Amino acid sequence: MTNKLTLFVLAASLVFGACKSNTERGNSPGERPSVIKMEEAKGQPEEAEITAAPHVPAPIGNRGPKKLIVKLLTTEIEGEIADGKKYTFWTFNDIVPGSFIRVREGDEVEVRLKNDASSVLPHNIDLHAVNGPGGGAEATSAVPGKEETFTFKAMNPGLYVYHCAAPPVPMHIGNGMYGLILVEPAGGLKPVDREYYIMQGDFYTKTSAIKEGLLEFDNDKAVAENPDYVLFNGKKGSMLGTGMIEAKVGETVRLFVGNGGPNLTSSFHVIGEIFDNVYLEGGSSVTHNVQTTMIPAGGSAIVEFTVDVPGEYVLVDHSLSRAFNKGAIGKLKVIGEKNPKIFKKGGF
Ligand SMILES: [Cu+2]
Repeated sequence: MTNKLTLFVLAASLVFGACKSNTERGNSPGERPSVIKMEEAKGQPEEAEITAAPHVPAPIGNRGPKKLIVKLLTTEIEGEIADGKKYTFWTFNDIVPGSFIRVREGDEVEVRLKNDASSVLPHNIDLHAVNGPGGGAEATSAVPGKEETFTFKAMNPGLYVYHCAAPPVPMHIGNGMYGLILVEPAGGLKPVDREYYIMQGDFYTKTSAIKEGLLEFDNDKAVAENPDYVLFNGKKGSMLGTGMIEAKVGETVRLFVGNGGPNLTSSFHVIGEIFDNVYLEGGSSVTHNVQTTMIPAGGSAIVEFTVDVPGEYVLVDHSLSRAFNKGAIGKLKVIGEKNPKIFKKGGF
């Protein structure tokens, strides 16, 4: 009798729970915010489109869950950290930040992580979009020349950081091993005119003992959290001059902003603009009319704003010594007609 009663209560609670979760999208504390995640991905696996910053793949739109393959190559390469300054970066796909990955909630994602044969160390990937041990880190730990694979179901919509989690982790991240993965909600994000990918990182450098003219990771500076460079998209000035991102007057701009760290929290701000919408910490809560949004190390934000008048808008970490002395500065160039009702020099 007791067993029957227990079963009945259990069955009733399951049915009730299922009905409830099918009609609500998680407004109650303690409830998981989505039911879409249990939809089955259909069809043959396809290779996901991935892009280098500041570009992002095409929007997901209104489609069902798919099976996607994401291919990443970890490398240890020399690159320019600033004009004329070489640094040994560790990367996903030879770029810092790593490729932008864009999927839909409910998608099943096979991550193929190959560690280039020229690497000295093992690398792996921990995606914050994953529900599972280490975000995939143990499953993908790859020695030089090997490929490791794991598969996950993207259950929670949001903008997530991924990074290498091989020891010493601060060094792997400090050398540039991070990127963003966007999990779009079912139905997709609202279309906008422009989307860009920006990722901040702090870099700690010293002169290489091995090669003249080369900079490498300085562990003491990292432990002291005293970087030489704080950068958008892996190079000082990467978003200035010909690297400026662009929009036209009247367009809505969406920035996918991440912070790889390894240490600093970003106070992300666009001088001369107000964020109409901020997806706080890259999650599902949207707030409005924000001047500066905090982006923790290993975190993100999606910001949206409409540009009303032409000009060059300066993107900064508003901890301003980082912007003006260490490189955390970029520009959005807006072209189009002036609108004196919104902004003009001089009085009435
Ligand atoms: Cu690594």
